[in-house]
Amino acid sequence: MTGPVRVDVITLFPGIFESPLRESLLGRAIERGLLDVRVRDLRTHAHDRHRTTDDAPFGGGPGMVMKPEPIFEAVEALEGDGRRRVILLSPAGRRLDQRLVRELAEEPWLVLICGRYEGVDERVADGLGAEEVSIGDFVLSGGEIPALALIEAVSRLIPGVVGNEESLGPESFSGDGLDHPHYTRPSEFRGMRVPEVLLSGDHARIAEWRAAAAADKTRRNRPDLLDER
Ligand code: 9WO
Repeated sequence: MTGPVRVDVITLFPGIFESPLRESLLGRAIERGLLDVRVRDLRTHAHDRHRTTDDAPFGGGPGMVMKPEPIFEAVEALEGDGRRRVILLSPAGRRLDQRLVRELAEEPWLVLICGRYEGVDERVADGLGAEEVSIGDFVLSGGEIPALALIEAVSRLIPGVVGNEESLGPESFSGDGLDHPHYTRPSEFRGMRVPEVLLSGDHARIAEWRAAAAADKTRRNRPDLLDER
């Protein structure tokens, strides 16, 4: 890959992105030029007197629907060329998992559309070729938080973003179930002791214990991860 991964975000609430993109790992990745996130205010592409971005649903019903024109215009106004993947954050989409994150981290350019109100006119998915992506089966007030989750997950896979001391995480969600439990000092806290084997210095036994504890926890908390394969 040459140059940073580019992400354009289209949103009615650009302010939501400010501190998450400034702080910590994401802030550093952007500062170091590994990641290029451009947050676009959808409102600038609404041209009527009230800068309207929503309207009542055809067919009736409660709430408002995001109009297609400002979203199409915002996507078409993006300067640059090359392969880009347009993604609409929606609970009706393909579930984001580490496999999709890896896929997206290979892309040079992502365009994330954040919906608000009750939903987004279906022609955004149809006409812009936007893929719907969900971060889980729950309803939020908009796609902004899911967009940030996606950006953070993808950025961790960009070479150089995650340092050595902050490891990429062992097999956690790389398809092998959950990570093993972690402990640090003190070795006894409020009567709870760290498993003796971890204090033993016997690295073979430690590795064995961790593998068993991870499998155990996966079976108890996320049996679905084991069924999947
Ligand atoms: C909401 C919805 C509910 C059932 C079936 C399809 C649906 N699509 C949407 C939708 O596009 N919602 C927009 C964004 C407008 C309302 C608030 N939005 C939203 C996105 N709520 N929750 C999400 C979301 C996105 C990704 N992963 C989890 C939740």
